[in-house]
Amino acid sequence: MGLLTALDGGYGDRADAVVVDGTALSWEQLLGAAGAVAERAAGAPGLAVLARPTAETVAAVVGGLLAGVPVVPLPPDSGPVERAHILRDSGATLLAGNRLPDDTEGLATLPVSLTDRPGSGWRPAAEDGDRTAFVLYTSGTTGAPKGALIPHRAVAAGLDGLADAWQWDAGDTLVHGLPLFHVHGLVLGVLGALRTGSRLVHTGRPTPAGYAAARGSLYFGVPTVWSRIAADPAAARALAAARLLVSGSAPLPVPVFERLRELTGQAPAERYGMTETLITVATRADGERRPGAVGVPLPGVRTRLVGEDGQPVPADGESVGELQLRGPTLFDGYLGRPEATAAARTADGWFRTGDVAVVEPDGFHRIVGRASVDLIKSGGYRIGAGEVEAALRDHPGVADAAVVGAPDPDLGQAVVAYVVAADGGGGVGERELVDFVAQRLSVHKRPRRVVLVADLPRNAMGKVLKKQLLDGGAQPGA
Ligand code: MCA
Ligand code: AMP
Repeated sequence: MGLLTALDGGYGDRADAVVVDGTALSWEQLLGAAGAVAERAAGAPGLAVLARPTAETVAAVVGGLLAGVPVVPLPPDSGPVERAHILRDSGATLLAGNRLPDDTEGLATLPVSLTDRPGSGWRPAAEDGDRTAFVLYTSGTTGAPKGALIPHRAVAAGLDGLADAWQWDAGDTLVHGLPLFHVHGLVLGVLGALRTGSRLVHTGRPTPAGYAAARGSLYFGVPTVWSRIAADPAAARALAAARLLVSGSAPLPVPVFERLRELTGQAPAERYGMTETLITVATRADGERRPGAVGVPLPGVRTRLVGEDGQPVPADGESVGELQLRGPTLFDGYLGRPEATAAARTADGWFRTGDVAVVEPDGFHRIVGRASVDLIKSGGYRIGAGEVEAALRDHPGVADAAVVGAPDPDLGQAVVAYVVAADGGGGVGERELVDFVAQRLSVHKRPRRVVLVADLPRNAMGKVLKKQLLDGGAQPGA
């Protein structure tokens, strides 16, 4: 099939072409297992995949793509509230893998076995770039996550752009241990290898020891992973033979960049993207690696900066503006949410990233912040403050809650919840609230800290003053 070139046989094969947490598959085996999924998934409106870091997950995702069925990755640590939302909203009728523990009415299970093969008459669906490859659920500032519709053509354009920027090809071994339900770990980290013909080693978890043992040429990580590697000199030194260390999903702190350069002998390459746009700006393998900068637009991508007054902002290395984009890697909109889809673009058709950036005169981009305090990046995960606040308010001991991203040396930002206890709910404990969120939403969305306060600071319009909370301006609770 055209999107995943390695499965067409054009790069030969090897017994360990794809290794996920110790399970090795050749491309031929992967095509067989995925073909068996595709044969049974054909025609379904959506294939949900409980995206544990396993070879079965890779086979299920590839199966969905081969069938031309939208793949809906489910975070494996998601609780019933988040899972039910994703399943209902996406309209998926099939779940690859085992039945979920909770009530999943209307969802048939499609078992995945690495030794299954499709019937001899099976063929992949005809290629169609406009077809939805993925519905990726991603948080906004308020409400439940929205399903971003990612077409096949965007995946192909995004991966080809990165292959060009990173001279990424069949001679590479890609190593990472990122989750398989987001763009970084799944689209770049799995499909990128299958499109370029590079070997893939997924380490199960993104631990320094796992990265060091894998001996790859190309490594992907979020800044939290790189900062843990930088704090483990033996693991970092083991990466010295690699060709390219890539960081993305959140800002890479300059001290981590410098420490990695010291320990590995090479500076990491940073790149920038979003679920809705895939990767749009990247440091090139043959270009300068500039600390604090994410590189230059990928082929076909155009960027501009726009001020709060709607006027263009010059690329002078100093002026800040909202980063807006056009190009072939953009999504097709949010499933079933025409208003949110329309709001994501300007009247003249540019995608509004919500990120605030500076562009140097030589075209290097720096991301300097986000327009909204309500989108938090913690460990590279995008977490909407509103979704966590709503979950907390569902707890009977909580009268009100405000969630912020507090600076954190390991996670970049840590989710911190300021909670006003309900009358008589004075006994509500931090542990209980953390677990309540972890079990309803996803474990990674749980507050790392809960602060009980008597009141939330608000402005005259009743809006919570989150900057004041971050500065420590809330009254302690009774
Ligand atoms: C802890 N655990 C709990 C609880 N607390 N379980 C239940 N209830 C609780 N209250 C368990 C977890 O289940 C897990 O268990 C273990 O504790 C560790 O979890 P955690 O503390 O969350 O791990 P961490 O060390 O904080 O994780 C750091 C991480 C992770 C590994 C860097 O944040 C990560 O994988 N980040 C990657 C995010 C990413 O890929 N983003 C890309 C988005 P157990 O051990 O049993 O599992 S795509 C994107 O941004 C764009 C496109 C881009 O530019 O790339
Ligand atoms: P997500 O939708 O989870 O992919 O999150 C996208 C957001 O991650 C972007 O809007 C940025 O705020 C942030 N992001 C991704 N890569 C970088 C980077 N290299 N530097 C700074 N922020 C980044």
